[in-house]
Amino acid sequence: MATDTAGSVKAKALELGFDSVGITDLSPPPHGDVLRQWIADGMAANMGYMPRQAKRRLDPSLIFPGATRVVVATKNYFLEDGGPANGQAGKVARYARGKDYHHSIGERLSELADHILGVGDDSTIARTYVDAGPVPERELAQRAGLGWIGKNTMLIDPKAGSFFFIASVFTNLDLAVDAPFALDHCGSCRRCIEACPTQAIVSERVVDARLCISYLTIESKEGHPAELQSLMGDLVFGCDICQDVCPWNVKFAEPPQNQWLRQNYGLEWVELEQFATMEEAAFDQKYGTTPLERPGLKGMKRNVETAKKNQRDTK
Ligand code: B12
Ligand code: SF4
Ligand code: SF4
Repeated sequence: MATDTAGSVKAKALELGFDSVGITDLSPPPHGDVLRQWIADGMAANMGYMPRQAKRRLDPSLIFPGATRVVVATKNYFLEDGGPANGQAGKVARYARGKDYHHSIGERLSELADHILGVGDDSTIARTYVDAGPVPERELAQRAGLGWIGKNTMLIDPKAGSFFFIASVFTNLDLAVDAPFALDHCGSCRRCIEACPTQAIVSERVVDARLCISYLTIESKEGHPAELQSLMGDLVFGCDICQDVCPWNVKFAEPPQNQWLRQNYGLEWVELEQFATMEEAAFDQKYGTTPLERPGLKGMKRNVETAKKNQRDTK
């Protein structure tokens, strides 16, 4: 019975437009020590939620009390880069070039949760998470068989690369679990480590957020450290460099077949000069429903200043 039910849940996830799906239990992830050390070394920078959530990340059975299984699904967000910069624009990472993904993925995850509740009985529970909450998403995805964790710390699917989101539904439905993804296909490759402009991949599978352009442009509330500014180029929101160079993306990354994640996907380059005089109301109207909302107008003005300085310096 558990296997058939798991099959129906997986079929539903794929029907909803997720690209891959697997199931695992909620026992502690095997690399908890890596998280503990990362926090102890200060690599979480000012992301206070990481130490706050650590206990639940280290013991996922605490995340949604009563749950015994997690259905982990991925959603491809890859799209080809368009033309080059015109010298007056800043680049936005691929995952953020349209409407905020939390909503569109959340809607479909809720449908998956409803399906789980429908095949269960009155005692069945289900709760959804996508990039919010104390879920060790990559560890659970690896254990659910969806890929391996590369030296750039990304979960990599050998058939699709790493340009995808990870989403999950926690439940107490007795679903058959999948085998963990056993292999590590990085081999002797070190391209991501060598390509990172700020040397933020401080050792294999460890990213120091204090050095990572993604952290500096999205999560940080402070000014950019002087010694890193010139290394940040024209990146004004996030960074894809350690994924762009990965041979698994070079070979296998393809745009998704269905387009539901791609609402208003026009944000590859943002015009820099507009931010000089932009006020909150205008920012909200233009970017309020996009991921750029996270750093907000203040954070984007800071990012744009660094990009403008770098563009001036390269002229
Ligand atoms: C904090 C965070 C960040 C921070 C820190 C990144 C980091 N590497 O830790 C910052 C702001 C820098 C960041 C950047 C980005 N992020 Co982010 N981020 C997160 C978040 C919220 C937590 C990650 C975390 O736990 N970090 C702590 C460190 C210690 O954990 P970790 O790197 O994942 O390492 C674990 C495993 O690798 C494992 N491990 C270590 N060694 C080994 C060895 C083996 C063999 C195995 C199996 C496991 C293993 O142990 C660690 C502890 O559990 C997750 C969402 C979530 N809820 O989990 C998204 C998440 C990881 N981010 C995501 C994305 C898309 C990005 C960016 C690409 C965005 C961008 N374009 O700018 C970049 C990529 C940068 C990079 N190379 O990691 C996706 C990744 C999807 C994927 N395919 O892997 C996630 C899962 C969000 C989502 N739901 O889709 N992020
Ligand atoms: S996202 Fe950019 S800055 Fe961060 S580790 Fe990857 S290449 Fe380095
Ligand atoms: S670039 Fe090479 S080392 Fe880095 S994640 Fe990809 S395969 Fe692994």
